[in-house]
Amino acid sequence: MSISFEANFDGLVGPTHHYGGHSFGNVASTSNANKAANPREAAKQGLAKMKALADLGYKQGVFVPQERPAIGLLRELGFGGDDASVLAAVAKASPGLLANVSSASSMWTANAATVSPSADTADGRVHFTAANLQNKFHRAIEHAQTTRSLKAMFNNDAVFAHHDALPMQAVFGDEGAANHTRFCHDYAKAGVEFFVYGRQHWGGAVEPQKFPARQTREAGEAIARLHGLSSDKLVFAQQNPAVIDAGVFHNDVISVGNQRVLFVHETAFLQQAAVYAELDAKLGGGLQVIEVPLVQVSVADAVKSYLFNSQLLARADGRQNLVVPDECRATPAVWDYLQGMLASNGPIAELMVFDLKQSMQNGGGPACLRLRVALQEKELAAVNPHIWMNDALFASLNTWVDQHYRDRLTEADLADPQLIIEVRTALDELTQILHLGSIYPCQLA
Ligand code: SUG
Repeated sequence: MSISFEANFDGLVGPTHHYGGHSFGNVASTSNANKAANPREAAKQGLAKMKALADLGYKQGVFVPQERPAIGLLRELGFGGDDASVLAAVAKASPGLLANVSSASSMWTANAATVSPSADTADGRVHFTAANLQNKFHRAIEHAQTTRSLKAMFNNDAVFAHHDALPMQAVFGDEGAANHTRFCHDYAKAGVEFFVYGRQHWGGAVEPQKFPARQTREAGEAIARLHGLSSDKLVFAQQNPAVIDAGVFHNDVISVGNQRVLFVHETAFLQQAAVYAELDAKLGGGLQVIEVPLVQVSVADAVKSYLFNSQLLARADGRQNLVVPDECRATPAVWDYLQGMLASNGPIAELMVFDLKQSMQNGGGPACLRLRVALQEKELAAVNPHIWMNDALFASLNTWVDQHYRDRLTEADLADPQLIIEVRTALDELTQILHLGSIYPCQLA
């Protein structure tokens, strides 16, 4: 019998991590705009989570950051001269543009791609579609590099299939795995792929009024076709527009699922009971829903604490660990709920709490920072072996961060021509540490 694993690939925070207020509809991003950031601490907080999971025996990989500021894009927009002149000109003409092309947002790899494991796809390969992230300019510029990075990590056409991002239009707005969940009895067997959307572009009935719905139904349907998924194992559900308007900009801010478990807030979806019934039926029964009642945890507290931006990690005893950010402990209603949940002896056995404050202040919790890929043994063997977290890689990446990252970055610093030199030096070394080859624009001929 084939053994299968769920691996997590966490985004390593890039050296230009800052608080730009770039994401309208993401309450943390807009409310922390212009705060001074600490890229070194951000990267180390992420590495500590990766190491802790690897130490517990989970398959944990590292997903590289992108090169920022995106000088090539600034050149496409008409800024010329050498790199220092480009930076000086854009800083003068449009500091907002400079901040956007400097975002380290590729750290949130839940938004890198949608992934379908080989047990679900028609051709028996693991399929990846890079997310177009077209709703936000600073994120819409990620997908080409995301595809290059994914191809360097999963570099074997016999077992992996890579699709480019969907067309960059609102009708195909796609935010990747943040709105996609897979349920299964066993990672090695066909599972149910669950696509949650905020808006149906053609023929939809309701949508949020205040904040954007970043994911469309049409995008999920296109990905299901590209990946060769079977309709009897597919479920589509619309996110409740009211929660998007309350700051739930992705489904992974209001629900999380793994194997047979769905941990979800009472107000997450339209026609929630029908969604549960369809998931259970297509799974062949056995879905375990842990529904958090509104009277116990408000939507505002769910958004503030990121209770549902948690990671459910399978354990050997068939139960799950729940990885939550520190903010859950700091939110009394959420912490009370979690204590009660643990005492009930349900599907979640244990909590793991992490300090991810640097990322959290931009609306990125534990689940945002990871891309999940369920892999069979032969696929696991085909992953670039140098990206797996272990003692040696943890030590070398911490040293690398100490050498190359600043401990303070504000928007004003983004115009410093020294910063892009630091970034390129750092990334060049990183591709060597991780044996990724030339994947960045500055390294391409
Ligand atoms: O797309 N924040 C990200 C957070 C992504 C969270 N991902 C998931 N929920 N899966 C976003 O809104 C803020 C950047 C800034 O404002 O500097 C930002 O892009």
